[in-house]
Amino acid sequence: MFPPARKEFISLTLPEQDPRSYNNNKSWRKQSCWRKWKQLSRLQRSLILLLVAFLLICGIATYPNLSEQWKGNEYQHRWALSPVQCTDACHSAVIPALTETSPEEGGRPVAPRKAEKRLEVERTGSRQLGKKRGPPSLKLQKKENVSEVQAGDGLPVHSWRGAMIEADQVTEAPPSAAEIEVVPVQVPGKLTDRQMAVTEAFRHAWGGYKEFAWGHDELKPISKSYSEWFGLGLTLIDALDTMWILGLKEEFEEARRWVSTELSFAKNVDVNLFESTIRILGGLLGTFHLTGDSLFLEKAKDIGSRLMPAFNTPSKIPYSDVNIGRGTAHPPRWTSDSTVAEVTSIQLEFRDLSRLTGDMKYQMAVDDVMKHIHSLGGKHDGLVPMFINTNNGQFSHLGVFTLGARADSYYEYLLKQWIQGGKKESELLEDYLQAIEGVKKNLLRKSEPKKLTFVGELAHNNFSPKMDHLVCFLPGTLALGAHHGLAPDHMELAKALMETCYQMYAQTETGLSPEIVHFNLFPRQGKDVEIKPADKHNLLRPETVESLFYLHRLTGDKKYQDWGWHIFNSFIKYTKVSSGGFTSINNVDSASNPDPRDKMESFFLGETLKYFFLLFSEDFSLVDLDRFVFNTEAHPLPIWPTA
Ligand code: DMJ
Repeated sequence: MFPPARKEFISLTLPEQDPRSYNNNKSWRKQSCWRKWKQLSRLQRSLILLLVAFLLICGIATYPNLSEQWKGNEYQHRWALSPVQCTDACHSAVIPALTETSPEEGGRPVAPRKAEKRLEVERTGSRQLGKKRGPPSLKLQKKENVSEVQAGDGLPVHSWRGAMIEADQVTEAPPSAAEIEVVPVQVPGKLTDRQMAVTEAFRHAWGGYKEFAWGHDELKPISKSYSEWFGLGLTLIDALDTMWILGLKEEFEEARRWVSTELSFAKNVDVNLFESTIRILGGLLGTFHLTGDSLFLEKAKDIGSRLMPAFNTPSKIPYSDVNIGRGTAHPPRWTSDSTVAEVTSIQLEFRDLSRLTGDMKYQMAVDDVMKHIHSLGGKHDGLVPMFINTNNGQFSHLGVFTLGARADSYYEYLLKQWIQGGKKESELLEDYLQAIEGVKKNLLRKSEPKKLTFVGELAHNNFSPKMDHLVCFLPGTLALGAHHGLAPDHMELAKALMETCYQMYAQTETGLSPEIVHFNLFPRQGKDVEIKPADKHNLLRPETVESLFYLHRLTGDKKYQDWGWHIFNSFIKYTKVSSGGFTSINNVDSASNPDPRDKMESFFLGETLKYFFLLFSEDFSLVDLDRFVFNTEAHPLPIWPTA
């Protein structure tokens, strides 16, 4: 018997269609993928899933870097719209061609042709620098923008409560090299008598500093010694551009030599970011812009880069203190807060440094602070609290609002950055205008019996009639805004507040203002201005003189010069120290014993005397307000060209 024959057969699966023909049917594709997936072993499937998960994680991790790059492009874009024209800026109103100095030649004057050639090299250099930056598409955009400007089409127009601002209407592009308007250094014979008196006062202050405090931070004129704050020759640096503007060539050259041979920032020393930015970085930049002398730019770059570690905080809101030798930064010992005015009043200087160096890191760091604060909660009608936390980036100590100490220059720099940038950055303007409305709504009152308009403070919804002398920057800032196209009522408010600030001087025995006043709100009860015993000191501060300068320059009204002259004479009478220098005093309400404090602040030379000199000048193009903005320490920085 044979076993039954084994049935041998081949199974053949016939496709429904010719397999060589491509089938892109969606459901077929789905089925086919799914089938393939099912055909894989468990291990293969796990490996693929792991790979997909890994790729997803990588994608998420690289997103912030990409967005940083996009952000960078945004900055480059802005940059491309306003290219560096250092030499135009350097040359604008106040560069005396004949006295330009060369660092390689020990600061000796360079012959005009040689100087021109050097500046031409710088000019070409900066243009090439501008060319290197940004992809071609950005440059194309720049061109388009220019033609828009020429066509007068599509210009950004900002409107806010009555203020209509056309970005390119007010600020013109700076003149080309051929058109540069050269204003020579001031000639003593052409000065007004009052300017001569200021020059004399400056010489007296400088003489004391030179004799007893040379190369140190501040003069102590009574004890004929000095005090150190940062150990960086603060008074000397703060005074450089004042000497240039006053035409004190010899003094300037001597100070320049010190900067060239003695000034070093490679020091293990903690400095306050704000103070060293406005006085040192601002002082060096201002002097560079007036003189075109690259020594000052090199020094500015050095201190600027040494201050950058301050921005390495969790929130990017900078710490208050930096060790410029070690490259470390920290908040004050007792808190992780920074002061709002301090972190928002370093922008003009760092933005200028970026324009001059072509390195956007400075501008990016300070612009980030402004953007952050623009969108931060905790403001009151545009008014900001006084502190901000460097860890979480939130305002702290909420509910207290002042235009005095710790908040003052936030408001000043909103307007001035907007002007510096060619009136294009609408968020800055928006914040400024909103804040001024906030001041009007919450802080403005009139005193009794003279009805002086003043700016008080708000603490948890309670109004206090307290006004710091520091607030007297406001009339000048308001007038500057009105000059640059903001609502005319800003000028009216400026005039009213100017009168008040002058009365803060006129109503004391010495004719000098105290640090703080309280205004009387009750009719038939005492004087308008009350001074508490702890507030009777005067530190030789500049704010009122600064505002008088703006009010005179922008209205032409000579009464502001006369008010300034009274104040100047009070300084001479009660603060001049016969052996050299001027001193802060303890009691403005005692003409018989003003009680000297033995300190001459660096801003007396950097600001107060400079603003006196400019106030008494009949030459309105001397540091032209359409070409320059003064930083909060009175150092002039150029307004960027718009096209
Ligand atoms: C200066 O350093 C600056 O003007 C600053 O804005 C305020 N304090 C002093 C002058 O008072």
